[in-house]
Amino acid sequence: MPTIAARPFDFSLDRAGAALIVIDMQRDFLEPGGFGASLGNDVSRLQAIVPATARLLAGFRAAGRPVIHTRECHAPDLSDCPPAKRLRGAPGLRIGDAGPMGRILVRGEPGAEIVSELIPVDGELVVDKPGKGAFHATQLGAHLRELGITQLVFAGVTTEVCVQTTMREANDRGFDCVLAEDATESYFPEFKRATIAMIVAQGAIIGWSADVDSIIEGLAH
Ligand code: TIU
Repeated sequence: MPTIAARPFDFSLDRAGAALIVIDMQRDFLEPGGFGASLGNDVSRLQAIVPATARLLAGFRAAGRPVIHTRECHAPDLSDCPPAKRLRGAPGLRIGDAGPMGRILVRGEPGAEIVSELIPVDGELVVDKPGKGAFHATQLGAHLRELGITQLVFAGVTTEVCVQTTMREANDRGFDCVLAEDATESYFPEFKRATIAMIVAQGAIIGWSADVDSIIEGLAH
């Protein structure tokens, strides 16, 4: 099993059991006029990780390992969006409202689509999720079991919200989890730093953190 440089210590990558999960790289989070911007965030920070995420995707595809994409979005009738989520705070636009990329965070709208550079290819699973965690109210766990996945590499946005939530869900379900450090980003740089620190603390209490290059190198050996 190849060992890759990781924090807090090296990680044994099991290529036969590893999959990549790319969280919520959607126009609604990365482009102006979407959900992220409606919450008052500067979305340009998130666009910077697209090239590293594309390299990681290419590495998994070249290695013939499964790739799963997630999208945070809701049914058009918002039946899967709890009022507590829709009515929280005072955003510029609420979930379901009409914005420049269609209805905010609604399935099938342009804003809910994955950015063009990271479009899923045939055979890759796309999981639409109503929550921050990708296991909540989805078939993700069943799909991973069917595929025999034991290790998950995480990329996507935002580090401390949907990525960390899903990583914690996966850790509790028995997966070894690795955060691809340069293929994840937050609207708040200090939150990204803190998330990595809390994941790897206490002897990898939630999992590991590693560079995209180290992960790709491990996949290739
Ligand atoms: N607001 C924020 O940082 N994130 C989200 O609402 N969803 C995801 O992280 N995908």
